Amino acid sequence: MNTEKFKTFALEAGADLVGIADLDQLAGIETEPANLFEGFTRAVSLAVRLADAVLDPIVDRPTPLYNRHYQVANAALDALALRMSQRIADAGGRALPLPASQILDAARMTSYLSHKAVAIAAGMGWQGKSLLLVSPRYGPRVRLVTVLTDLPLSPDAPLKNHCGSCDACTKACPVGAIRNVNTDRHYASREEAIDFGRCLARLTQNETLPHIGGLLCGVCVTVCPWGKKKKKKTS
Ligand code: B12
Repeated sequence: MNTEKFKTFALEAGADLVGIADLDQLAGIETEPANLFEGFTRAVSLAVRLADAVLDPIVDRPTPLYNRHYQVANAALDALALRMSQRIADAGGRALPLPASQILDAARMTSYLSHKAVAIAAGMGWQGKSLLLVSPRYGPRVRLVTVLTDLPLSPDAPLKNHCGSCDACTKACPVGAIRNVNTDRHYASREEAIDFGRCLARLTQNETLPHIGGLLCGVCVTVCPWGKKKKKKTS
């Protein structure tokens, strides 16, 4: 199937970003189960962007509106992954849509695979100091989903990291969990970039806030200068 046509279909189906990763680029990555990639050669990375007006009011904790927006974005991503899987099947391919946000191992805080790792390999953005996928157009203000396939789609090339000396997320993190370390491609482990225990403790605390009830924060997403609209000057 023609890769450009496939991408156009994804954009028309509701994706804001789409990229193709060659699974060879992800050799050695942790998956659940370990043989998740068996029979597949490509991963389609899809993103939907979040609304600026929902994110911008976040200062040091998630808002009830962000909580609802997060749930709606996850549902939209799961529906998008289903739609893309149907399109792949129509083209004679095999497709495995993975959930946008399902924690499989609550002790290790892991899922089937890392959507960020797939998105990095698919040239959708780079891994920022916050550990998040930062896209040139929307910054980290995107949520991600992945569909594995055996269709011979043309893979995209990874992007360069553009965090440079920026420390906006490091300074803004309410618990000082971000270590301000850069990476060329991806961190070897979460600990290299953030104090994971501190981050998780804060999210667990946020879970008890009124109308939240999930492991949310949103501060490092909101403060990143990438994707942040400049305020209009009032004269
Ligand atoms: C469990 C989980 C959490 C846990 C653990 C987070 C973590 N950093 O792993 C907790 C509850 C703490 C959490 C917090 C948050 N999360 Co969360 N979370 C997930 C979930 C469901 C699974 C992640 C997982 O399995 N991690 C396992 C580790 C090992 O993988 P990883 O850090 O992603 O990637 C590592 C390796 O893969 C490696 N790597 C990368 N590329 C390659 C390539 C090769 C070849 C190799 C060998 C390795 C490698 O580099 C990374 C090292 O750190 C994902 C959805 C998903 N399935 O991806 C969302 C997800 C990562 N979360 C997301 C978000 C937005 C958040 C929060 C902002 C919460 C919020 N919404 O307000 C915070 C941000 C915290 C932070 N700065 O990291 C988004 C990120 C979107 C983006 N733009 O990047 C995701 C992708 C959900 C989604 N569908 O969009 N989350």
